[in-house]
Amino acid sequence: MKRIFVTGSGGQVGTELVAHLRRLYGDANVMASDFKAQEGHSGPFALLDVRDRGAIASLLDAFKPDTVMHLAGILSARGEANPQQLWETNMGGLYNMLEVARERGCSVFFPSSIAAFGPNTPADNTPQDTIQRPTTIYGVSKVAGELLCDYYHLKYGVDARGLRFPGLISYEALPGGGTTDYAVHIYYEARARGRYTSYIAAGSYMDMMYMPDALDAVVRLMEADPAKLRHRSAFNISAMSFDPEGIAASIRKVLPDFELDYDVDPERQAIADSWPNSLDCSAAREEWGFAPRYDLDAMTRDMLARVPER
Ligand code: AKB
Repeated sequence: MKRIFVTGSGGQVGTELVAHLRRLYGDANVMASDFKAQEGHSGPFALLDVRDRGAIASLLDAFKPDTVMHLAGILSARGEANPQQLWETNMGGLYNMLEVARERGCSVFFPSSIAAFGPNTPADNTPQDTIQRPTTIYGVSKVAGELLCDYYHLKYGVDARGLRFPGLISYEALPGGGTTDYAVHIYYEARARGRYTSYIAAGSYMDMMYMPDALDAVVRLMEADPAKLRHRSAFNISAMSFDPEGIAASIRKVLPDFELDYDVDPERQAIADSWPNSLDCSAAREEWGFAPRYDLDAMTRDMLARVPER
């Protein structure tokens, strides 16, 4: 990678990925784009609605990237409120991006998710290759996106690669409209009020990862030798799996008086129940050296140290 175009730069991942890529590849070599205006960029930025293929093409023709990282999209819980809008944005946007990338010979990064699995997927140590029958529109768009990326590689030779992100925890930008968001909010509330009311029930385990490990994973995958990649567009990755009680116990090691109670949201709980408890990430380790550094307690110490600055 030398010149990279990023969509969804104002989101939870985009905010940090753009800054990370600019540190590695130079400010001028990373162009950010989002459908909302953003201030304070140290490199090029453009307003972009990813449903507008002509606008994507014009920006790529002007910037001439070798790689596009297509992060723009709506998350799981928000998607259930308006499935039609999710499909137009997530699938329409990905299709547009793959077409424009195909015509210009760009590599593509696609963020899939643990949402690409469903209730009849093996929930524990979920294999890399397994049953994928998700029950959310977000999950359906992720499975379709994985397959579309594979198709563009097979049919047209597009170098499309992707990761199945677990819940991502970070302190620079808040997530919005996801099911795993509780695992971010809990740190803010622990610092602000010493307590948190969880919309996810005790005993609901989901895969999670700290943002620095996610950023490292994106770069490692995109820089990996293509000859070693058998699972191009949808690698399982995860650094930890916990339920609300587990993250609360970790917070109490720093803030012993922290209190957790529950007001379970049936919609987000149903989504969480349909996702795996813990993923098998051996393909990512073997094919491109996936190696997360943060476990739950290391992440908790860092989050609780940094959240007060926000
Ligand atoms: C969500 O909760 O929707 C996302 C995801 C796991 O893809 N964080």
